[in-house]
Amino acid sequence: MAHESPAVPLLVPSQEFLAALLAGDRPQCVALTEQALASGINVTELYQRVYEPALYQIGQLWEANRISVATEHMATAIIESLLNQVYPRVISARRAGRLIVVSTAPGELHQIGAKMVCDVFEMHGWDAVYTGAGATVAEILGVVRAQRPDCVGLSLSVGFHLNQLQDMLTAIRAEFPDLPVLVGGQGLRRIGMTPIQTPGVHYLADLDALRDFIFTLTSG
Ligand code: B12
Repeated sequence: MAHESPAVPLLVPSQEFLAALLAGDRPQCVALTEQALASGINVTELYQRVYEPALYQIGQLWEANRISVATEHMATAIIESLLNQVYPRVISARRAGRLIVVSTAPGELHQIGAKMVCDVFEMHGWDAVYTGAGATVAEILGVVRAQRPDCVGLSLSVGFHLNQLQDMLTAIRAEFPDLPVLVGGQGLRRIGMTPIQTPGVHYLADLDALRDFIFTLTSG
């Protein structure tokens, strides 16, 4: 579990949460989420220490043929519903007057991480526009053109979308030379930033690094 630190134990036993997910027991997942939030865990920690490890384990079980695609989809759908459930806690009364456009890399269908990135921005008073997964370079660029954001965030989960990510970055830089662009996601964690050839693109390893970066953007 990438983000679990011995000093900050998981407040929801991850095996209990994972078992509920695998059983398709949405009410139990809701109850465990509420229990975690009630015991003081914040939403970012919930995402990184409960939801992310559970989904990574689901991926491993699927890869090892121990669960079906249907079970994987069921678990994913439950997590997406939980994101909607916690959303009221994400909205901040303090508004920053800033806007982020977040997208997955073009062609990329893994969207939960990108949605979490939107939520972290919203927690810090930003407005967040999410383009949906699987959009093309032209479609994402169209949203950036229309929204005129203060920043763009892109998420990469699987390495074979790296070329499309690079195309996206090149297209943004050509039209918006100074627009800050953030990239992240498990795809980049695996590959690293070395293949990315675009100046002024910031790689952030996780939501903690993102929170720190938002402070610098907002105070700058
Ligand atoms: C659910 C799922 C799917 C769903 C996604 C549905 C959805 N609504 O998102 C569907 C069915 C579409 C899918 C499809 C595929 N998948 Co899939 N999938 C997963 C699974 C189980 C969970 C993904 C997830 O949500 N993870 C949890 C999120 C929270 O984690 P995260 O994305 O890393 O985000 C966190 C951080 O990285 C960070 N972050 C993310 N983005 C950004 C951006 C910025 C700017 C910042 C700061 C931070 C940040 O924030 C998040 C919170 O910490 C993973 C397993 C895994 N390891 O994740 C496999 C996995 C990613 N899939 C995999 C594969 C192979 C595929 C397919 C190729 C399968 C196929 N043969 O068709 C396709 C590819 C489709 C495509 N074109 O993209 C592999 C990838 C292997 C690899 N080495 O690249 C994995 C790892 C499964 C496995 N173990 O083999 N998948």
